Amino acid sequence: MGLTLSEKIIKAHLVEGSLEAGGEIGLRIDQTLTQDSTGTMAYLQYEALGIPRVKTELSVAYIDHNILQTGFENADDHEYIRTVAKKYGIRFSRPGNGICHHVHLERFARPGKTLIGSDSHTPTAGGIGSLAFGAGGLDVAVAMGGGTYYITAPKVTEVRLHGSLGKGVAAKDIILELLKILSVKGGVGRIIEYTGDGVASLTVPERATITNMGAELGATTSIFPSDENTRLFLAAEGREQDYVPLSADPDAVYDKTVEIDLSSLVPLAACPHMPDIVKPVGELAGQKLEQVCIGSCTNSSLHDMLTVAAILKGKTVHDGVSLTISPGSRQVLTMLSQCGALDDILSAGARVLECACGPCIGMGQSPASGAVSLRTFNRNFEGRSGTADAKVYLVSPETAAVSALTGVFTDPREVCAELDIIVPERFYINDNMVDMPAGIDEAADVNVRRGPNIKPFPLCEELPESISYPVSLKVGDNITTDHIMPAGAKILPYRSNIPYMSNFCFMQCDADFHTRAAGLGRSIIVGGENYGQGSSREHAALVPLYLGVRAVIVKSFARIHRDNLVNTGILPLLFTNPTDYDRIAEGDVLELTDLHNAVEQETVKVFNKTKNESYTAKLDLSERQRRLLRYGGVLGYTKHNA
Ligand code: MIC
Ligand code: SF4
Repeated sequence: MGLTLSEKIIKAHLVEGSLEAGGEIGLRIDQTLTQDSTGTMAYLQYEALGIPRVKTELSVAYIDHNILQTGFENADDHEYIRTVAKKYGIRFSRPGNGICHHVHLERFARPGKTLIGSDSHTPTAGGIGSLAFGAGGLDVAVAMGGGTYYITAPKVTEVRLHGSLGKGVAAKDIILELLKILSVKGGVGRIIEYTGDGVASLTVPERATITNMGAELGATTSIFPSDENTRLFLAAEGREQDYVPLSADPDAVYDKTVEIDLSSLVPLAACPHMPDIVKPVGELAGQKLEQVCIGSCTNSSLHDMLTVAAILKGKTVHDGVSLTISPGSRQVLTMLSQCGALDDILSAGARVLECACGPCIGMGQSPASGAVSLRTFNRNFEGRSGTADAKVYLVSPETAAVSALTGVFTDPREVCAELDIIVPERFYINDNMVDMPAGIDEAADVNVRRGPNIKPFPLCEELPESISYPVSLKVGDNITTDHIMPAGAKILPYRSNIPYMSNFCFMQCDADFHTRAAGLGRSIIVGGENYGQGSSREHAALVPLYLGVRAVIVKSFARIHRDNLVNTGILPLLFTNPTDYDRIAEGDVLELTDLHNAVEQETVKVFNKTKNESYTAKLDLSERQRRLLRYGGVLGYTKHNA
């Protein structure tokens, strides 16, 4: 029986376990990346492991999320990351060099390699045939130290692409179509592998748009084969030597196949407030908008920007619209300026922002109250833009640029029919904004700089034999890590300061949560399906831990968040009978007994003292993860063993 492409790469990196779906596997990791808003925690945790030099083939620290520097806090974080990177053998991509996933795709990602990153969109590198996972900072810290990365062996879903896209229909529309078909839960426990004759019609950056938003499907990762287009992209980046052809065996067996005919697709938009509420742009045509933001790790390639420039050329942005553009990298921005396309963008009245995440993570450009904002980004969760009642739609750069000119939702096909975008065969290459680490001999002399914004992170105690705590919060389905621990310009500067961040925990769901949880001392959270989807931010586990949360009982979890709960020592429990969710109210006191046995047996007895009734819950985890929980998470376990 033949192997899928992901199975081939997994097999080549397998340290523990077998390919059979459902069991835990351990992988050797070739590359890691961090960004600044999760990176400080990852490096504090790396330092806590006490390993003098990273053991990966390549580790890169990017600064791209948190770059407003409205006070000393961001700058402190950057200095900490810069010096820690220098000391421990990590390359440092300076602020201004670009968005982590974009720069990694351009300069470092390689077909057939494994990559983990402390950011949920790390699977962007799947566009070049790398097997890339988003992970918590602690997992990245362990991998940098040469440790194994564990995942549940995923099922592999094939998405077979046929034909090619019509003019004005973009890669973004392919992934929005897939989100419509599979939903934000459809990828959970799965790798999405793209095959079919339609693959050859897509360039590496287009493929990366698609694998990037596999995160929104909840997928473990997404991957394209490495083929002639991959070779051309690597050659354009001056890295042809990194090319290896890779594809699935012709007789590979997939768990499930979804077919998409590219020629039948139309421009699409994900509507407020979930990436899977997808409608054709034509159905929204004529509706007024106030803001358009083009960029993010999803859609900021040279091709995207040249298309936008060609649409804007000689025109003016509609008078009721603010248009912002953030190129994905300095490489893209420089090439736009060299070929004159930047002039077309500026002359049209677009506001060009830094090559960074910017508005995607609410770092500026919050829309006006109730405004409609069209964005080429990947997430439109409620409040993520910084304006609670803004209505954010996710669209392609084509739809965004055309609509910025008309001031209303506009199908871009007519305008794009006239365009012919040519991307140069060789790109501008200049790695002078990527600092190399100190050599092994000089590393001892590098002092790590820790400003006052760098506070210690909380640790969990060993698991007691039983616990009896009240429910401090009950939430519904699809709670995102943006709900649990919001980002944005006011909060992001404090990613290294858990006590301060705790003031904002679950703010959008319940403004009193912080005070209530702190007052209760210890508590339990109850939730619905797909709890913890979205960002990989460990803060969504560390902050509740700091506020005394010791267990979360839900109907189902998103993968990265569940692993972050385990790593920090919080019990991630699943209702055995999901209807028990309806029987528990906020304030009920739940008693969980015989826990030491439970981490061996998987099943936990839950007694609701307030209602005088019993339920059961499961620790649906590997043996290794249950062992970690016994000692209060990864660091507690490591300490116990030492
Ligand atoms: C996001 O897109 O939500 C982020 C910000 O990039 C996060 C990481 C973070 O919260 O810092 C992610 O995707 O993991
Ligand atoms: Fe940055 Fe947005 Fe991409 Fe997250 S999704 S890495 S915030 S650009």
